[in-house]
Amino acid sequence: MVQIMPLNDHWIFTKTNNPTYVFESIQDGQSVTLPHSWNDTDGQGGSEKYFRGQCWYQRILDISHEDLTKRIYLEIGAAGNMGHVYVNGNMAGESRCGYAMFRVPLTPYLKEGGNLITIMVDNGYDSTVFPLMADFTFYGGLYREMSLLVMDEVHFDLMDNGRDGVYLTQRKISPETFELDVHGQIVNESSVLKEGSLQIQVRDEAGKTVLEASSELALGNEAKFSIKSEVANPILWDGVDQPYLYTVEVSVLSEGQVCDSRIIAIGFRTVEATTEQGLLLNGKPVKINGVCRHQDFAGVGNAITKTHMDEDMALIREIGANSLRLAHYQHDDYFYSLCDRYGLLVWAEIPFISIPSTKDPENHNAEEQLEKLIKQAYNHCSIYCWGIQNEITIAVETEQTYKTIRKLEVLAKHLDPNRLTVQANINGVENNSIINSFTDLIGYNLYYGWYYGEIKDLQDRLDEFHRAQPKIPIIVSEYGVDTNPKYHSYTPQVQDYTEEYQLLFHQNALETFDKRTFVLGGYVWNMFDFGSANRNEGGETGKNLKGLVTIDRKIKKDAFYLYKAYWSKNPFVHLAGRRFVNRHQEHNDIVILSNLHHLKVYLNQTLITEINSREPMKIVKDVSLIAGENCVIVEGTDEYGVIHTEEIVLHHAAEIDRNYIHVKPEKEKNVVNWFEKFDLSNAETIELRDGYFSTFDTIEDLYSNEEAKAVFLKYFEHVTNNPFFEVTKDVISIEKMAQLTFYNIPPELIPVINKELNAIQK
Ligand code: GCB
Repeated sequence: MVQIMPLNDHWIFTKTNNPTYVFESIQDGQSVTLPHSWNDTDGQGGSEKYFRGQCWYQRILDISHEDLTKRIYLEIGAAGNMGHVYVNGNMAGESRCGYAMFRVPLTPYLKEGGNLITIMVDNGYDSTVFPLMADFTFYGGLYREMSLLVMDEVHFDLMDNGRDGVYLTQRKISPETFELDVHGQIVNESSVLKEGSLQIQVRDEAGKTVLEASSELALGNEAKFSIKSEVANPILWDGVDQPYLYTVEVSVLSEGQVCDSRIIAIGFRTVEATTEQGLLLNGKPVKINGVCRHQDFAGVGNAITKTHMDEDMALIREIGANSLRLAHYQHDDYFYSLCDRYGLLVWAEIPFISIPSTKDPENHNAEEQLEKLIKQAYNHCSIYCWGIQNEITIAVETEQTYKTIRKLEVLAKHLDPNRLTVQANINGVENNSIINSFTDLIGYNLYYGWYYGEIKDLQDRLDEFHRAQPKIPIIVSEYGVDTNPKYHSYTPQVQDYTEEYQLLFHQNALETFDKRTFVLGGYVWNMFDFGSANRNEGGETGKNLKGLVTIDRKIKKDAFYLYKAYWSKNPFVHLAGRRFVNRHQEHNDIVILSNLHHLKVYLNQTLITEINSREPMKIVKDVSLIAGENCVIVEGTDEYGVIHTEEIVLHHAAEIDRNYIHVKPEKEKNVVNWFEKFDLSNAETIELRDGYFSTFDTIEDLYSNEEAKAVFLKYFEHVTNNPFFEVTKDVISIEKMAQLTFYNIPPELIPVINKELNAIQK
């Protein structure tokens, strides 16, 4: 029978990159317990650069004489981003999928007594391993749990890239009945053919057996199995309202003994996507009230524990979200289990993000990561779609990229014909682009009113998309604004990083989605601030600040309560602006976020108004404050007559409090106006000649000619140290750079550059 033993403690870790550790003890190491990441601080702004490279972990594993009669595997939750496993000096296994679990068979290399296990983990740049470039920290480390699996000779196939070695497929076959197909493969590691059987037992939440089935098996080296049964009238897994789970116990028996078994949760449900009614869960329309989540946390990087994950789930449930985009890679299996348990519909995805491989045109690693994601997360009923790319056309859009996206879609359907496929496009992808025909669903990451355009442009873009693609269901796969809760304003504006701007932005998005059935819903970017080591913005280093909650999960920004007011059924009241204490204006709007409809508002113990409104955001206009302290209290009464109250103190001061204003560092200001030194006054479009350089060539091509390189550097020397530029220069052109707000290239500059480049022969 299988034994699973945690192997998280007694590891020695070092950043000294010394290949002799494959067979020699680490001398200069420190003792660590998994999960562990070496970027716990520098990956979140703790220093200017974060450490990327090869580090080493080592441990002694004691093996008894009896253990040697078993089959022993190492199960590594993840190695970020690549890992090599050595046992007593022998290479035993590797991973190039930094977000997936992997297993290594140890038995061939083990001896009785102490065994040296060494794992080299590498988070350096590899042009064939995704992600190559993204707006988040590529934390290095053995950042998930590790276990030792001690197996009988006969066991489920642990090495098929899957998690359980057993797959549960459910399909509705009549109005009352689901088909349950339990399938997979058993491996017999002895050289003897054995007789055996497979048994399944399905139990409801009360533990009552609702189905039993079995089949006889001849256990050769490998034996495939599939037991199809019918489950009549199951209680449905119906999202957050009723996440009902059955359990399936699957056992393999040989010679009267259970050799291996799994207990897997399953929820019976159907999911369809339509443009007429939106997403249908069990035939009923459900608007996607979603948030995105990255997996890291302040102070630990991505080396999070179950306690961190429980805390995240509690906050996600508190706002009343019904769906999650678990971006931009495979998350811990435990987190998908939490989603099963609490009924959240999940968009799961791989890090085929930003740019395709610069060295492997086939992008094999994306396929590898997709296969692992699908096989390892297959049994989670919460997952409704597989995401196969995110903004992959940011720097270059070619036939080759299309080919890969199509290939990934075919692979997803092959591995799992019963789930939907989806992509998250950058806004620049044309509504009628061929990309939009590649997957069942289309997502767009839309940052109108932050990186470009105005808040209200969101509506128009979605309507235009629908006119162009009336048959394609669309999801707003990301939208959000960086917000530092210490900044405040009476007149919130784009890029001011205030809590007030975040409220405006999200209020508009919520109204926009609610009014449009063809929009399946949206995913806030992001539920939590997250580590993005190369960022330095909005008064913080190393973090993306678009969260509704700060990276330490300590501050719920006002926008958190806006969502709660829209989505949650748990009665509450919240007064926005509690951190905007010092008010230099006498007249102030009091903003209340609440899902209650009858409210009373008091200022300095005097009732100033009663509100009867179903709006989630209620505003009491022009409340005049007295000099000094003012106490504002809101009281809301729920349907049971229970009173919910909140209080804030506002200080009316004569002077504006400058701490509330984000002042951009001088350096940034210069970067913003970098083009002013060039004369753009008489820029005219020129007819481009073939055989000469132009803004359509990649930077790599420009660099191949000294003259063309000099022209490029004349205009863009200031970006060449940027990590984003570094990674994209092989594939990006000046034309494409001009589409990215990041480079801030005025359109008039393009013909000016072309005049110079097009004079240089190739
Ligand atoms: C995006 C990316 C995401 C970034 C986000 C942002 O479109 O998909 O990874 O973090 O924008 O905040 O810029």
